[in-house]
Amino acid sequence: MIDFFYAPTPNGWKAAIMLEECGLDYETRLMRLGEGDQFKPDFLNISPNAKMPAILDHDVDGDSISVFESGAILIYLAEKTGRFMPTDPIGRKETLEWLFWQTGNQGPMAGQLSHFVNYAPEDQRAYGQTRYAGEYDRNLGVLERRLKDRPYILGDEYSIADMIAFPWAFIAKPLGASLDDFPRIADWRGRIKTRPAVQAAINLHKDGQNQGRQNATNNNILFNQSAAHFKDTPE
Ligand SMILES: N[C@@H](CCC(=O)N[C@@H](CS)C(=O)NCC(=O)O)C(=O)O
Repeated sequence: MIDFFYAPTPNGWKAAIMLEECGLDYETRLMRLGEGDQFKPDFLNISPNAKMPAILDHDVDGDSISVFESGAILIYLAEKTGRFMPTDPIGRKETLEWLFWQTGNQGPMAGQLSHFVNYAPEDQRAYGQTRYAGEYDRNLGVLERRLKDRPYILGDEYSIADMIAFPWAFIAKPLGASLDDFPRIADWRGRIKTRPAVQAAINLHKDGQNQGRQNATNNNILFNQSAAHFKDTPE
């Protein structure tokens, strides 16, 4: 059994998609990010960056293994199951490239765009929203070029590279972006969206989505963070 530390956000969906695709036995540990579950000592032992998703795999020769960061979780689960990741050296290298691209580029830029669209104080949105809309668009451009003559990011096969990049492209419209200029992404998104595992993942605790209710003006646990947020958590 796998404990799955999750909240219904695009980053949470990445790991949920892989757990569902592999039919793994997991139990969702729903995290109340607005109330600070991510700063609890037991969770920081699993995910020292105080973010979900994270997993605790209890099926490892009588031992339990924790994994944090979505890219690491997807690689771990791909290697555990032998699925959704090429094993030849070039295929493996390309998988890592696109996972690192997602977690270092598309994910954080989309996350910041979401912050300025949904959560920043209204009178302070303009510059951040413009900057991150541009960065989000730039990353769509990268993905559109990659999908030339390829149905999926690594080629003919759907893989963890698609699972990790899908969620932030899935919500392009609520982020204020359009896929009209990115027809390959629109097709790719459509192919992935209809997979039953993907549907199950994006519906997981859907009614718990924040959608701007907790924001930078009314919640100082999830927003306006600093190292002081760790001060009550014993090392
Ligand atoms: N690079 C991380 C990003 C994870 C992330 O940003 N998670 C957010 C929710 S989308 C979180 O746990 N936020 C809690 C907080 O910021 O306190 C990954 O891909 O796993």
